[in-house]
Amino acid sequence: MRFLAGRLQLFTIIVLIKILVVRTHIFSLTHQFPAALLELASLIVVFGLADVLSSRRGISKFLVVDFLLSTYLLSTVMYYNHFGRFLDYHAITQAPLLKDIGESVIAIFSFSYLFLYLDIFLIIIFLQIFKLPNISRGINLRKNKRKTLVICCSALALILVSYKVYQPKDIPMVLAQDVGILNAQLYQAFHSLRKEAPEDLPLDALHQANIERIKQINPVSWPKYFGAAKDKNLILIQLESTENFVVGLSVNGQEITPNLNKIIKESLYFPHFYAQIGQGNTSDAEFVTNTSIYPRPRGAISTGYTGVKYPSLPRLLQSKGYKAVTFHPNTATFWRRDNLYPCLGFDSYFDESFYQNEDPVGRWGSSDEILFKKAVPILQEFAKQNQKFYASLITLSSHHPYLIPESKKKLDLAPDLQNTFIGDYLTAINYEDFALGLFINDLKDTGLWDNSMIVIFGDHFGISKNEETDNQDFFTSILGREHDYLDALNVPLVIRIPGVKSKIIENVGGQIDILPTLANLFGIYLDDYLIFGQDIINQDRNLLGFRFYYPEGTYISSSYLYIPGNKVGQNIETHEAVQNIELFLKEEQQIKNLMQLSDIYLEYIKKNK
Ligand code: GP9
Ligand code: MN
Repeated sequence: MRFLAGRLQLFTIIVLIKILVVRTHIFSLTHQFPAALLELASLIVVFGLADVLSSRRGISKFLVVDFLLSTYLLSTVMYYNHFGRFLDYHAITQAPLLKDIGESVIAIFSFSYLFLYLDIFLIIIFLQIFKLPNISRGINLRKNKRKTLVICCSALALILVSYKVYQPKDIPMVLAQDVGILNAQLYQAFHSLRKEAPEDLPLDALHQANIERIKQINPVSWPKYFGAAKDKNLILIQLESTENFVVGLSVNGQEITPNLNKIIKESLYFPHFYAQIGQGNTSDAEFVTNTSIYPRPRGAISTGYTGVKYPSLPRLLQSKGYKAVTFHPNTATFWRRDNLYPCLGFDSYFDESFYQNEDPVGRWGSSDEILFKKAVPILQEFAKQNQKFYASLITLSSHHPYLIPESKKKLDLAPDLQNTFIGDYLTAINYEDFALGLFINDLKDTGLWDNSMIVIFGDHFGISKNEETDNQDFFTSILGREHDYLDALNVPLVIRIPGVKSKIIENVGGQIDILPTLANLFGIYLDDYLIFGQDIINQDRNLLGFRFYYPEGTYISSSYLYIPGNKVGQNIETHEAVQNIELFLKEEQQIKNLMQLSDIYLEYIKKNK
């Protein structure tokens, strides 16, 4: 091969080595061949096309492609280390949000990642020292390009054939593992052109009884706690990145969440409660809890559907004379909440324009202290007018990368936790809890406490995959075992109802269950609602689905977690392996059916807006 084509080969091999290094980091070693061949094929296509399409004769076009691919690999590694998930096509489409989470991106960056650019750096230095001869002289460039094009087409054909042979699974990690991390993008981009839900909706299936049949639950005739919070106000507090392991935890002799622990002593507390967000993180948690509908398999729900009217908790309570408002100090355009909130039926929302960035924490917006403090007069005003209300408050200060200003730090950490990720996380949660404590005092001082049901729950995980691995010693010391997927899903749920005695309820539940659980407490029948969750006080059997961050079909039943592709389940109490693959496969199909029904319902709502 002439020198020009040799350069093409050289770059293909260099980037292939980088891909193989990344693959060994992300996937199990047993899955490297023949995927490596498909990785090679994809690189031949990319570098080949760059060669054929560019009229430049030098090496610069290959350097540019190498740089772009290295940046893609860097993003893949960083995303995996944080989310434990492959950076697939759908996640890439959310890249515009990166400008708002710069702090988090910097926090998870490591200089060792620059290894991915080492070759480019060395080649540029080499070129500065040794000038390359003009190698194109005497070469029939046109003929050479034709040859390259033929090789490119053959590589592309191999990739396309592999799709047919492998019948790739729609699980991003498995897809990328089997067909290659570049090919997976192509595959997903192609498939995302297909409609998300069938054109002709099987609407007959949209019945509550059908949902109950899939979940194998029966309606409860005489539900306990029915109407226990009748006509009370509802104050719903969604805690940012707050996992359940912090509840009751002490470090260095101090409780991390003293105020939450205190309120639990006079509340219903659900230790087996799980976050069910999709790609829309916080905003998906808001959607799921307010609708009892699953988030979409990909994409934030808030950005997907405009101008629709979801049957929702705000609308349910409005039908009983309530006003519904929601508070969050960031701009409502983030996650397009400005679109989501009217769809959910909130009468009004209070965002950055209300909080005016007063006392900011990080770049996100006002501190949790201000979030709560500025909400109180508005709630008091409702009370003054004898207006029942539903107020939702979404905390923010404990957002990754968990950097709380020195002046707000309350936790006195032992030296080994100071300036560590875990130390920062616990400090941020402790500050959030401090702000919650002040809010509870305000509610008591204003008399709102006596007339309100308080619901507190976590929005999603706070410990990423990488941080989980890096801090196993800490977790072993507090949990007696490693922090795992179950811990990442497990968030607290606390329901405090005036006059109702405290109780720990062991039933399994998820965010999708909040609406029906609260409806029962308010004594409101959900006859006109289609709900995918259930009243977790009264149902002791559950089937909860998880999407986007987990392969489709991942579920938690009443006693175990199952992730498709695994041969074993995991007991939610002991975290030990559970064997029963036949049952798991059956239930995997059931949860897929349930979530498909939820997707169909979303399409139905959208069409009938
Ligand atoms: C911003 C905040 C984002 O408004 O809610 O939280 P996230 O979705 O990144 O957890
Ligand atoms: Mn969040």
